Amino acid sequence: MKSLPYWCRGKVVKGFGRGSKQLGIPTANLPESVLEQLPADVATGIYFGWACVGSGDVHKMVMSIGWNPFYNNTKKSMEVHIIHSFEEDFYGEVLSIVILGYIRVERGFDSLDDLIDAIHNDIRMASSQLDLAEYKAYQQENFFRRPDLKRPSIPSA
Ligand code: ADP
Ligand code: RBF
Ligand code: MG
Repeated sequence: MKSLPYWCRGKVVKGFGRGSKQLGIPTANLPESVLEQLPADVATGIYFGWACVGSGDVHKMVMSIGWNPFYNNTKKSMEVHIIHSFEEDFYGEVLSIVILGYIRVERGFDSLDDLIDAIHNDIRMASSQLDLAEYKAYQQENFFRRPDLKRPSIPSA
């Protein structure tokens, strides 16, 4: 995929409200405007990369781009599960991400438990990939340090 790494950001919107959170896998949904900008060669499927809420820390993430066949959705979505425990929800905040690699195609499952197992596998896969120097480097990128968001100033080296 020639468009990877792909950088984007958008305000977190309400998703389908299926209670992914109750399953322990909340997904922050990106708005339509971000979805529309995606280059054509970024296929639907499951990806890994880095994500940051507002001007907070940069965390590992897994995401799904697509139609959620398990739920027979008719609407395409981009949903990011950040591999970190947050104290509070962050609807309306700016989520910045870099998509680095493809994990697998989206698919249907016989049960919700099978979907959850697959996502846990994705999380393990993403986590080990992102520890590789090749991918870890992106965590430090300036893209995640927006000058227009308030943050503690970092003394210049
Ligand atoms: P929705 O259907 O509205 O997307 P979810 O059950 O998927 O609802 O929950 C998503 C929301 O949970 C996010 O918009 C965010 O505010 C919050 N959230 C808390 N922790 C995380 C996390 N680790 N990754 C993604 N979203 C999280
Ligand atoms: N939905 C599917 O229908 N099929 C999938 O293969 C699938 N894989 C996912 C992988 C990841 C890493 C994430 C974050 C979501 C995935 N989803 C998939 C979307 C899932 O249906 C959605 O987040 C639900 O709302 C979870 O309960
Ligand atoms: Mg969601």
